[in-house]
Amino acid sequence: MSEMSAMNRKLIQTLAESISKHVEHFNKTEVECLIREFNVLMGEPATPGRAVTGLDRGKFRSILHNIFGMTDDMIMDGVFRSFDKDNDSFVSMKEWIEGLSVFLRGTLDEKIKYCFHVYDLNGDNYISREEMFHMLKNSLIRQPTEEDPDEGIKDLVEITLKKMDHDHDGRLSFADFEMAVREENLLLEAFGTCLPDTMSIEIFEQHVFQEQLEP
Ligand SMILES: [Ca+2]
Ligand SMILES: [Ca+2]
Repeated sequence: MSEMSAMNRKLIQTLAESISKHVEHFNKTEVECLIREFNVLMGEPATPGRAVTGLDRGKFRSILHNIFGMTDDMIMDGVFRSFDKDNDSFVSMKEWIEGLSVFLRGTLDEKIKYCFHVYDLNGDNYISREEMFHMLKNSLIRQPTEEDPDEGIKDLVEITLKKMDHDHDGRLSFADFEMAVREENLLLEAFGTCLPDTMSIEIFEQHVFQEQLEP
């Protein structure tokens, strides 16, 4: 092993040590693998000591699309916002690992918070009628025979509100959303798929955690 890669290795281990103390669901070795994968995705040599901003929106979206099969732009933007906790338009290494801990292995509680954040498009802590309309319109396959497809979506918004808007103020607060999902878990992704399916989680984890550990 060259001196340079030995140094990188040490740096990555130190970084993994400190990140794994604050992140749920991944052990230190897994965090180390996720750091390596992050560096690969960044398309730069693995030099964690160097200041790197992170994955920009375009790069992040292509990961969601290519690895996790997501296609809905509005939802992918929401996932980006949810990962980019400090709102600087980049997903840093730490944000990447923290985000993935919920995305891949989150508890129901963590996923409820995550999905609510994805669906709250303008970040005002409510999912409004308009936001529901846009997301449902985006995620439903349009029937070419329907005269006014918007009418059907408006009806669907009202049905959804009736089911989920517990305090009847015409929008969904986090408390409304949480209560509804707890009662009926299928409502977690009511406004569009924003979590990966079991198969793509398995493929991703195998690629990141197993292949990389092979000598
Ligand atoms: Ca950020
Ligand atoms: Ca909102």
